[in-house]
Amino acid sequence: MFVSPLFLFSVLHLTLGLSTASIPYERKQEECDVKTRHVSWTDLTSTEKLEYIKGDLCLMSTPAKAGIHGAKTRWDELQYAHIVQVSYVHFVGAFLPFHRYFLTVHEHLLKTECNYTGPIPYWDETSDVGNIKESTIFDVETGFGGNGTGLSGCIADGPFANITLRFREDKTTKEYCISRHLNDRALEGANKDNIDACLAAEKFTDVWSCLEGRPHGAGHGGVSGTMVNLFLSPGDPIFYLHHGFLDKLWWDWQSLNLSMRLNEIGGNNTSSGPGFGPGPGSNFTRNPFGNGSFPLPPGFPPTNGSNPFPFPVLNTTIDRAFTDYFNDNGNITTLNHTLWSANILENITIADVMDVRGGFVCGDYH
Ligand SMILES: [Cu+2]
Repeated sequence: MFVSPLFLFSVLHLTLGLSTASIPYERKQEECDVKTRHVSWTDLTSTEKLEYIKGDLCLMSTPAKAGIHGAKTRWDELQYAHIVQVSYVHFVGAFLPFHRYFLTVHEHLLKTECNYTGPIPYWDETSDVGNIKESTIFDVETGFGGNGTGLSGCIADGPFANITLRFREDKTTKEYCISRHLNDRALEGANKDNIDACLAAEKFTDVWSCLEGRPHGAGHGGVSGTMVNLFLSPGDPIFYLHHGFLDKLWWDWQSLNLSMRLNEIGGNNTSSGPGFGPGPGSNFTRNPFGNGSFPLPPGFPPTNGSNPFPFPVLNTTIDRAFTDYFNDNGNITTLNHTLWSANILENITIADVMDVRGGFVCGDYH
């Protein structure tokens, strides 16, 4: 069927909110001047921890600016950007690059709108395996607050106890709380053997599917509640530290052989094309687009009442407005692949995030 370019443009315009006035990101390949330090949460001083939390609280009260219908705050907009493209940034080659971009967008907002100047923390989940409820990351005073309580699973203490989230999976709005259901069973997926198995992968497609399997499921399932919802998870500020950990692991893997891995990318833009196969340690063997049933890896347990909404399945229809927009000239993910944040920040390409030491990310990973 012939589809007119004008029609596609209109679809893109509506679906992605593309603006003809948006300025393309100017690629900077050289090393950047002031790198952001990425460190484990446990390496921050109490003052640094409080500053970081203050930054997220600021984003939760800063008015929305990207023109997203229903968003009241910058935090809502970040969550929306994840919801709207959930099927195109999970179980695809762009999973790790997209989340590296998304973390950087969050970091950028912290700095430019909330005057945050400190390091960017990640959650070293391996250290908390078997002991999630004792983790300092859930400290009520110097952390993200504790477990959820009651049937709703709403967190009742700590700095984020009274935060209101708004977006639902279908992009409609209804106010709800940040919920959690801390459990060790799911966090077990982040154990050292599983991490080592991922780092031992030879190819990008293997490290990606390995990391997106058990280690990715571990943080989402271990915290559970809002975090275990594939769509809504960025509502809980822990999301950024969990994905920060995965991102650091990807960079650790790249660093083991930079000459080969600095620009190594692959996988599919949708999970239904050729070449998609689970790597070592991977838990997803079924096609999320093929039969409509989302393959839940271990670490994504049933939400046992802690989730305010039923856990949805991913889209089973592929939206051409997304796939054409990726700019890969096919279903295989390439360095040209467009990364998009619902116009919170400029679009960039996967090439722009491959090297964390320069360009868009400009980080120093410890
Ligand atoms: Cu995600």
